Amino acid sequence: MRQIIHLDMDAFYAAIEQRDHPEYKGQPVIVGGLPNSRGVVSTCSYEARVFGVHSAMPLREAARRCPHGIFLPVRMSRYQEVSAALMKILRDYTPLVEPLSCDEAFLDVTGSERLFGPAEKIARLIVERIEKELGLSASVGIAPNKFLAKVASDLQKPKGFVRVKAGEERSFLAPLPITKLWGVGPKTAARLKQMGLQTIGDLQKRSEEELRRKIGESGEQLHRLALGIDNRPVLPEEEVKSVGHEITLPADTDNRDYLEVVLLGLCEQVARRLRRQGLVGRVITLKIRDTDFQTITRRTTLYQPTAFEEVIYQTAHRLAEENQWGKKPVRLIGVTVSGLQQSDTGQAPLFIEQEQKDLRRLHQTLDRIKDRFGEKAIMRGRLLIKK
Ligand code: TTP
Ligand code: MG
Repeated sequence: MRQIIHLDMDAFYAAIEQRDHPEYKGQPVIVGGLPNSRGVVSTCSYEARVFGVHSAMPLREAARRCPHGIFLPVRMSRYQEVSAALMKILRDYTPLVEPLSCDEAFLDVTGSERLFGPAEKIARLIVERIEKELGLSASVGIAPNKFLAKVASDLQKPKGFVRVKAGEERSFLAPLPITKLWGVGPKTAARLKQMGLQTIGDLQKRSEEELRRKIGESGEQLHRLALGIDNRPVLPEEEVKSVGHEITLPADTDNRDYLEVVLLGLCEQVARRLRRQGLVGRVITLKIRDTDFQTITRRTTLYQPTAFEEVIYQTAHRLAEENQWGKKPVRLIGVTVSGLQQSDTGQAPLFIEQEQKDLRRLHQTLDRIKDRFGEKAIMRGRLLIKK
């Protein structure tokens, strides 16, 4: 039986600010920028969440909900330092550490139990060290697989400590809403609701055959997840840490159409480099520098790693829109994909729908043609029209 720990830091950026500035302890800290600036909340302390503030909310809205909040700029390099220290602690207990983002990781501690004791004890040791050495708190889930561990770590945040024992998978999941299932977005959720399904328990009672019939190929995966079955291995991070590309525009511009074309082009290049190296990535980061040299970086973590420009573009574009890009003329745009892993490890991605299979075939063909005839041989209709 495998023993997987999922660890996620509590209110990561905000907690670091509170630690670095003890006078902010117990206060509603909102990280992202000044209350009246454009842009969105990166995260906020639990004291601020009481007022309905959350990640990705426009700062102005956060200021309306929490006027007495302490608004702070993002100090990315500081958070990255702490993140590196965190991952170093985790690697003391197993080499099998798979970071999902700067503040969360999976650990496979199956082989570590002889050295350090049972998984639960290892988790306690880690949480204690994080508190002592980093002055921060974390939530953990311990379970026989990744999916259950991730759900578990989120259940009792902050300072959560939830263990799912073998044999308890189904009863643990049954009362939870179907949106907790990995990969169930708003669309699938709506379809499942139409079928009268609210909780994972409701889903457990339906047959795999029925789910497959009603929601397609991913029905099978959903059925497995609902029963708490997930065989994906914990994959330590690849040597290549990220694949990214940025471009300084020939002239600063606020032309949205033009910016979208540039962004799409960047995503295509990044996606192609990923595919060439046999990698897929889960964390998409967008960087925008405006004409006044103000730079924002925003990132988001996908449920499922990708090497498809459609997914990368969609995500980067959403981040850009959330940050009202183009309000001031843009000088530079960058896109980076990190949280990389090998795409051919035999690990079946959670939701391979026919669509994705077709896409993959299309990309392989396009890449082959580009390799033979050069970059310009095939261009997206969009790029072609705008040029
Ligand atoms: P999360 O783990 O999602 O959030 P959190 O650690 O702040 O709070 P929680 O206790 O709920 O885990 O993300 C980790 C960090 O990533 C977060 O501190 C800030 C950053 N982040 C963004 O910059 N933008 C976002 O939209 C999100 C969700 C996170
Ligand atoms: Mg967190």
